[in-house]
Amino acid sequence: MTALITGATAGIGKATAELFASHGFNLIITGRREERLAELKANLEKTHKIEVLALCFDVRSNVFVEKAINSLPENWQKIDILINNAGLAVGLNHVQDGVIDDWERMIDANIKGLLYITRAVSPKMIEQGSGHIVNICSIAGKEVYENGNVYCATKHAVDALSKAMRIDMLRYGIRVTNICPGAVETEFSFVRFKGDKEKAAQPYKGIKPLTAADVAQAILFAVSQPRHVCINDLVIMPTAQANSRDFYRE
Ligand code: NDP
Ligand code: 8X3
Repeated sequence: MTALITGATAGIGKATAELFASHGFNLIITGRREERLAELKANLEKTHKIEVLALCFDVRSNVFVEKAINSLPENWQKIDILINNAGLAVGLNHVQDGVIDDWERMIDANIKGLLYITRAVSPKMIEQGSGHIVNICSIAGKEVYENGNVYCATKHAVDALSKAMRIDMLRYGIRVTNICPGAVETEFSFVRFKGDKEKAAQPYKGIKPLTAADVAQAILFAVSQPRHVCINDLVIMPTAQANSRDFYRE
């Protein structure tokens, strides 16, 4: 079995690569940071009896996405599982103070990037007669919160695309799973607060957040079901978080 994971250089994508490798999956790992991809490939191949293909590209460029997927070597053509994980939040402002470049980065990666990859990979799944697409959405795809406007909108789009893709893929037996985590401690907050470590730590103060490995376990659960079972939608939260606004902080 081969899984393609976008955004495998950090956080949820990296933890998923590590967990899937330990379960014997061959992996196509992608991201923009080439050194991290090379290091992860070396570590996974050394530790597990699997093969790893590292592809370095920005999901915001359809030209690079098509080039990467269309030039897959013969033995990597069959992709059983696509994990659309690459994404980010950047900036946290009221809409009237929004930074246009932040908006473009989120819309281009979280919505357009996910679509570009899916457009390139899904015809291969249809041709091979099987496949499973896992979209990493968020609690922000179910609810909105103050200052979250555009990030929440991108994740609501992912939620809608998961539902729409499930209908489009129905006749081909291709499963589509939407995974919606609450607060996960990764590089996410560091990116959202543009490198400000102190601000980045705030969301996790006084709570035990999810780890990237917790989310990876949920993804593995979804893809491990028998073929007639599809986990459509999975919301996974820290116990200390009830929804996108209410936390119990000690
Ligand atoms: P991280 O910042 O730790 O990881 C993000 C990953 O996405 C990195 O591997 C990064 O790779 C990749 N990425 C970002 N932009 C691009 C791009 N333009 N092209 C290619 N790869 C890109 O964050 P998380 O692991 O937390 O986030 C993963 C997903 O989970 C995201 O979609 C996020 O929205 C979602 N999520 C996160 C939650 C959280 O609380 N952390 C909760 C709910 C959902 P590189 O920089 O090397 O390109
Ligand atoms: C990340 C979780 O609540 O910061 O998607 O939007 S949240």
